[in-house]
Amino acid sequence: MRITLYYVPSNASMAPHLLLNEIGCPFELKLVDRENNEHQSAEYLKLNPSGLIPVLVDEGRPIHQTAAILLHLTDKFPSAGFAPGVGDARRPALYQWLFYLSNTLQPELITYFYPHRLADDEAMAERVKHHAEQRVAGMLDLLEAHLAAQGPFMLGADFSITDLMLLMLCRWTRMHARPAQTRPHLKRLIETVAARPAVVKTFAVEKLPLPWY
Ligand SMILES: N[C@@H](CCC(=O)N[C@@H](CS)C(=O)NCC(=O)O)C(=O)O
Repeated sequence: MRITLYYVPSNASMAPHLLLNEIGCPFELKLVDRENNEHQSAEYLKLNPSGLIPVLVDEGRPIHQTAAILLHLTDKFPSAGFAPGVGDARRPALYQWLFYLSNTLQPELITYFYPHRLADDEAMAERVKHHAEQRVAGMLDLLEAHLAAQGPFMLGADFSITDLMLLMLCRWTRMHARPAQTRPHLKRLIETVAARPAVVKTFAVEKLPLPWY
């Protein structure tokens, strides 16, 4: 079995990195030199034509998009138990929340981090960043209400890949006026997930401080 994750500490590669350590399968990590634009190199673009982090190469087959990588790994290692299987009554909720996180919360956070891409000058970039943060706050409130009603994890009693994805995205809010952990149910989820040995190991490998909250 040959699995390689191309990663940059703190980037979207963190969720697949967390999952690989949770599963405990052998895998190789390749650090992408973002500072020197390695993710825009011809070699990298062959693996991930979007030129973004991450990409996972499984037995020579590249797959990009963080949430797709998470789903692929749970399909490949179903007995690891990080996602309800096809046909399971909890499977629709898995899709719903994973897509919500990846196509709603994550892009808004990307806007927050790169506001200049949507602005003509610094002042406009500041406004874009401010609006993105406001929108993220509303999304975190929605997630908090969901956890209050149906937690403690995103799929209720069962820990899953949605919680790993959520942990990564919550960390990305650490500079916000109201970061994720200011909400009690999100705080409890973050604390619970951050204490898992695989998570502690991943943060150590990525050389990131824990706790950050
Ligand atoms: N939808 C993509 C988004 C990935 C993404 O935006 N990655 C960021 C790092 S967190 C990146 O590569 N940024 C480099 C750039 O935009 O040039 C995914 O989920 O894989």
